[in-house]
Amino acid sequence: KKTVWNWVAYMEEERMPAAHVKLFKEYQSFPQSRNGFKVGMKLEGLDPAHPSLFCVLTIAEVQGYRMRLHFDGYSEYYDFWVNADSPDIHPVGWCEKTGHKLLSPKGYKEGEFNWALYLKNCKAQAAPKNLFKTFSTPVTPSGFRVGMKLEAVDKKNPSLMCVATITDMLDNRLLIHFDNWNENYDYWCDASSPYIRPVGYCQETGTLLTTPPEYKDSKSFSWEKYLEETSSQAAPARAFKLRPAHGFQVNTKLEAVDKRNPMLIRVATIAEKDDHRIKIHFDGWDHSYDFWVDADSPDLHPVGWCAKTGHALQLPLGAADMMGVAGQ
Ligand code: MLY
Repeated sequence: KKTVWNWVAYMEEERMPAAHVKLFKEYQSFPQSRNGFKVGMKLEGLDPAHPSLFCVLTIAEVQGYRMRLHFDGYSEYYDFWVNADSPDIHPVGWCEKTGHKLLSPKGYKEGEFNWALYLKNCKAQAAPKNLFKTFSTPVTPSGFRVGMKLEAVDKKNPSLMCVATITDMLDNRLLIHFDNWNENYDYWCDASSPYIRPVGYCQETGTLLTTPPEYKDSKSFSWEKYLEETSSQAAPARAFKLRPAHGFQVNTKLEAVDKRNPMLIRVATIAEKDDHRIKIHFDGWDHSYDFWVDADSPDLHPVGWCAKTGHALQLPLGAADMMGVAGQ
């Protein structure tokens, strides 16, 4: 028995409109092409838990325009989901070409790993290059350079503005690292991110700046001295292009990945908003499951995205009894 979800009837019943398609970024909206990746193909990609690390990955599952990626040699526990146009995945050989370190599959010593041999031994196929999203390199330089310092929000401790460094750059994106902390707090963002600010922002705005751990007394911290001590430069203020607030409205509907079980996409409502984030509520679920997400997250999609891309959509609890679902 097949059930058909009727978004239009449901939104009428709920008296709430869809979040307008034009509010979504291109990569959140309806894709132009099909997902050509197939189970078993191998590739290189970022470890979402350690975004400074590129790893050997295998496609473990494909669903619509999304896929589950597995770290070769590691437990399935670490598997994660990405969209087919994710900027975080690259064809075999990309690390070598771009001078990035590739973490070998478990069991291979560093420097011992060779893709050609590995693919042969595994009898596996490298994911064809044409399946990956390509980015045109910017014509105008951004002003940011690897090694430059700035002030950045620690996204794992979002109340902290901290001393940080750009440690990598890729197609308009910056890798933010927190000085003298390990890489677990690193993240990628672009020049328009609300999470990064030029040196001096905290002082100007009377915000507390979290200084590197060796500065026990943060009052003894001076950017001028610190830049000199670390022989580094501040990222120029003109390079920061803070994006305007998003246009999403409260009480509009969308489709959102369930962060507790990222294989699932659910019927959702925007419950709250601030300038750069929205609070996701899953229809039919208790509000205690609501959570905040960046408005530009690749895990948010317009109404109809799942149907269009061939992905399952988790319906509101009890939806089978509601109008909007017809048994066939
Ligand atoms: N309570 C946390 C805070 C870590 C903050 C790290 N940031 C500044 C990069 C801890 O000590 O682990």
